[in-house]
Order: sequence, then structure tokens, then C-alpha cells
Amino acid sequence: MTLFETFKKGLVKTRDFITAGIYKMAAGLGVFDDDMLDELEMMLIQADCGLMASKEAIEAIREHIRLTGDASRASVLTSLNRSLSAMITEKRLTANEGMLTIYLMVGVNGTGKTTTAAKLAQRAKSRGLLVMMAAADTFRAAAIEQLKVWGERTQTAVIAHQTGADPAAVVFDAIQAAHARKTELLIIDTAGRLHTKKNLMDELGKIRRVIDREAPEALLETILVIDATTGQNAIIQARAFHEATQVSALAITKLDGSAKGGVAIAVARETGLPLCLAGLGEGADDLQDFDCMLFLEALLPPA
Ligand SMILES: Nc1nc2c(ncn2[C@@H]2O[C@H](COP(=O)(O)OP(=O)(O)OP(=O)(O)O)[C@@H](O)[C@H]2O)c(=O)[nH]1
Ligand SMILES: [Mg+2]
Repeated sequence: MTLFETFKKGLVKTRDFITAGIYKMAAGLGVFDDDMLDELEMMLIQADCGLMASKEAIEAIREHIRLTGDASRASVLTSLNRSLSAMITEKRLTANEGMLTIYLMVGVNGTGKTTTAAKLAQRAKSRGLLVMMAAADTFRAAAIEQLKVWGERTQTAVIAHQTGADPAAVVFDAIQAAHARKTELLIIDTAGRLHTKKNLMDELGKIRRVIDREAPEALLETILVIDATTGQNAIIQARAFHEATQVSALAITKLDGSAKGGVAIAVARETGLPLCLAGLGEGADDLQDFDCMLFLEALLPPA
């Protein structure tokens, strides 16, 4: 499967939703009138692209039609693609041989942090990097075991303490181990936490300080994992996590299970944070670098 096909397959629900709507709207006339553009705006909102993004995109389409006089479906789709694309940025995660990179996975409960950590480990290993994972979710009873199972499946070493231990202490140990073993990529899995719980958010700050102190030389990526089925609350989550730990990139998971993949656009636009990963399934291989162009091509029907 090509990368585009992977995105297309993963985004099939959102794409079908948008495509069906657009074809229905422009079926009779082949061109868009004012009412149809209003409808298109509603549809983008329903696909969770966000109120602001949807409004702005439709405004840009109206302006484009005013300037060119072209209200054909092709013109509308091209203009829609262009304005959505201007709202999002992407970031390629890197990990370099011979130096330490740390991925700190954060997010609310059940978004896919642990799965994404494992997928990243698998990918980095297949590229020949020395990888280690740290089980800094000491809160949920089965979390350590879950990461260990992924460790075995991906043949990745896992540093863990007991349930209930201080997650910052796990991170401290993992960094010492990473230095000792010349690890090139250390992936830290943390507990899911509600962005509204101050003490839990403070705990992330503490982990962050341990990393800064113990591995100042490392390249750190703090990856906020967002579940595409969450809806617009994702924007509030992203702001709160960014405030607590300076998120550097967004991973959007479960795009495959949702007709609301537009949330990637809403969160990226509202926070200005770049998108780095797309989770398109539950398997260890179902992870792609977020590619804005492919994402939009897979999301929208062809012009
Ligand atoms: N369909 C689909 N399911 C996913 C994806 N990513 C994760 N999941 C599933 O989502 C569920 C939760 O995933 P976890 O990785 O355990 O989530 P978590 O964020 O670590 O959860 P907590 O540690 O409890 O906060 C699991 O059943 C995963 O298989 C994805 O991209 N697509
Ligand atoms: Mg987890």
C-alpha cells in the first residue's frame, strides 16, 4: 500500500461523510450557490474541523468565487484544500544515531499513548536505532504489564518500577539506563490524566524537570496524543497540556474509527502546534508520519 492509500483507508469514514455531502450538494447544478456553501460549512463543523476553521475556509471559498467567478465543485474543493492546508503544519519526528532522543507521551486517559509509544518503538527499531521504553504510568494497575507486553512484542527493553511508584523516579532511572546503554531513543509512556486535574498536570511538570536536569543534551519531543473521536474538547485538552509541559507536537490517533477526522485541523489551528503522527489502526504498523498534503487529499474527494 502506498502512503496515500494508507491515509485514504484510515480516513475512509470521514472521507465518505464529506464526499457524500459534497456530491449531494453539487449533484444537481455542478456548482455551489450561497446556501450550499452554508451547508458545506455545517458539514465541516460536523466532521469536527472546528467552528473557526470551518468559517474561515468557507469565507476563503466565497472570496475565491468572487474573484474568479468559478463556483464549480472542482474550484470549491481546490480552494477548500488550500485554505485548510494553510491552517495546519506538520513536523517530522527525528531520532539520530549516536545521540539520545526522548519522546515523552502525554494525554488524557485512553487516547492511545501506550499503543503509539509501542508503534514508535517498533518503527525506530526497524530503522536500526537502539530503543528503550519507560513505564512512567505507575497509576493504572495494568499499565506496566501492558507496556512490558509491547516491549516483548517489539523486542524493546522496558524500564519499570512497581505500581504506585513515583513516575519521575522511573524517568530518572530510565535516563541513567539510557546513558549507560547508549540508547538512541527513549520513549516515556505516562499515565492518562484529565487536563483539569492540577495535581496530575503538576506531575508532568516534575517529569519534565527530571528530563531537563538529567538529559540536557537530549533532543526532547513532548508528544500530546489526541483521540480523534474526542471532539472539540481536544482543543481544551491541548491548551492545558501545552501549558503544563510545553507540548512540541500532536499525534492524532483512532482516525480510522472516526468520521470526525477533521479534529486534527481544529486542534492544529487553534493551538498552532504541529501534527507529527497519525494513528490509523490498532496494530504495531498502523502509524504514519502526519503528512498534511496526504491527509487533506485523503479527507476530501478529488477536485
Ligand atoms: N482504531 C484505533 N485504535 C487505537 C489507535 N491507537 C490506540 N488505539 C486503541 O485505543 C485503546 C487505548 O489505547 P492505549 O494505548 O492503551 O491508550 P492510553 O492512552 O495508553 O490509555 P491510558 O494509559 O489508560 O491513558 C486500545 O484499545 C488501543 O488499541 C488507533 O490509531 N486506531
Ligand atoms: Mg497507557
